Amino acid sequence: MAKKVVCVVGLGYVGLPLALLCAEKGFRVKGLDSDRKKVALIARGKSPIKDKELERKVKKLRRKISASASAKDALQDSDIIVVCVPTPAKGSKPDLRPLKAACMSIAKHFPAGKKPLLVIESTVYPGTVRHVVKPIIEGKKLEAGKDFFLAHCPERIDPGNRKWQLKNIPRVFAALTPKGKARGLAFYKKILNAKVICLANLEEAEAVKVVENTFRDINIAFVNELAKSFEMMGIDLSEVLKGASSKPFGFMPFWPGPGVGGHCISQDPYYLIARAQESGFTHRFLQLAREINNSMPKHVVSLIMKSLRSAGIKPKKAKVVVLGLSYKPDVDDSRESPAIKVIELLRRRGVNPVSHDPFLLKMSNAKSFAKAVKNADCVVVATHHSQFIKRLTPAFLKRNKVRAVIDARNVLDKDGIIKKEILYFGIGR
Ligand code: SAJ
Repeated sequence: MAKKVVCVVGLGYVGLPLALLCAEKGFRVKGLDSDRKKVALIARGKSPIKDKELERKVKKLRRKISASASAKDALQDSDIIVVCVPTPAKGSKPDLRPLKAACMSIAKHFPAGKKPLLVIESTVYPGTVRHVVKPIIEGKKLEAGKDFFLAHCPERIDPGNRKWQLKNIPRVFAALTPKGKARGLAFYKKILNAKVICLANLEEAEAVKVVENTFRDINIAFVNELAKSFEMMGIDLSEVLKGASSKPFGFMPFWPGPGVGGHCISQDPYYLIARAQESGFTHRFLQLAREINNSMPKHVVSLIMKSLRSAGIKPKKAKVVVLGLSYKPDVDDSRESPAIKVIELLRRRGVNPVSHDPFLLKMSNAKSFAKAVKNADCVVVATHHSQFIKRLTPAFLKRNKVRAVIDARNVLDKDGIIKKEILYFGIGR
């Protein structure tokens, strides 16, 4: 198994860690990505993703991964092909174009003489592997189960999570045929130190991923709606959720915020909604949860405007600072970031905010945290990077003459800030 050639298609947050893990486990690894800059960086031993562990491994294993933008070069001789391309939603509809493009490349440059195992790791809706991927790869000449073996093993990754990493996160798996199942299980058991749960068919495995991520979306929507109602009731939802978390069973805390970002939780429910709709079922609840989460950036902007009114500051003359552009703390990924949506909404209301994110300095219009916060009329904590939590103390805010704080992640010292006579608005507190 170890001398086999693995080709990872898509070298992003999912594919790059996978390529590195396969290299560590002794496979000959080829990486295919359409982004030539990304390929060049990896070839030079540099990680295109800002993450200390990834940067270290890309440097260490650079000679064991041959990254290429040429499908022909990358796919030839491949015994195992793993597809890790994005499956976004465009205007709340699934967008399978990247996946289809990857499959067409594989079909066009199919590794001659090999009977490769083809695993789709991208998140898809039930039926995609069988009815979208399979026909593209088969074309007129090939037959799944004979010329190649088709499987699905949905990716699970929690960027920034130090405890749960690719190699130790349990996975679900399913294959089209028994031979594909045997080869797929052998591959994942070789690279993972985690349980691999085999499901009866591709559709069940595809459904697991969209269900587990939609589970998060609806629960986040639950607390986001509670936040709006608890603000009106004058009850601190954070404290209520902490109290509820003391229940040792039957409760799992989620936390209100400025909205749901990232390329998973904000997108995957649309895959489930769309697939169910094809079968004639309308997921009203899932759709409502999406609407609630998508309404949060606007809610944050209403709090910003309310704070400026309370401080008697004209919005167009106000120095509003948005701290954090990434979609979650301590990562450099701004996809679907609520912070970006807050900035867009502010601009529509004539406010041109200062923005600062140490993980995304190129996107920030203020390179220095200290200068960004100094004399700010309103500081918005849109992403709770660890360093923000440490630095944004009541004394620091007072020293910098900050007039109001919108703590969109409920992470600051609310009472201490209020004691400094600084206006404080949290989400649900
Ligand atoms: N969020 C909240 N409140 C919460 C939890 C999250 O507002 O209580 C927000 C976050 O700030 C973020 C978004 O929702 O903007 C998504 O958060 P996330 O923690 O689900 O993070 P992702 O999308 O990076 O990773 C998720 C995985 N995370 C966890 O399970 C903790 C998991 O759902 C998937 O394995 C992964 O997406 C994926 O690849 O699908």
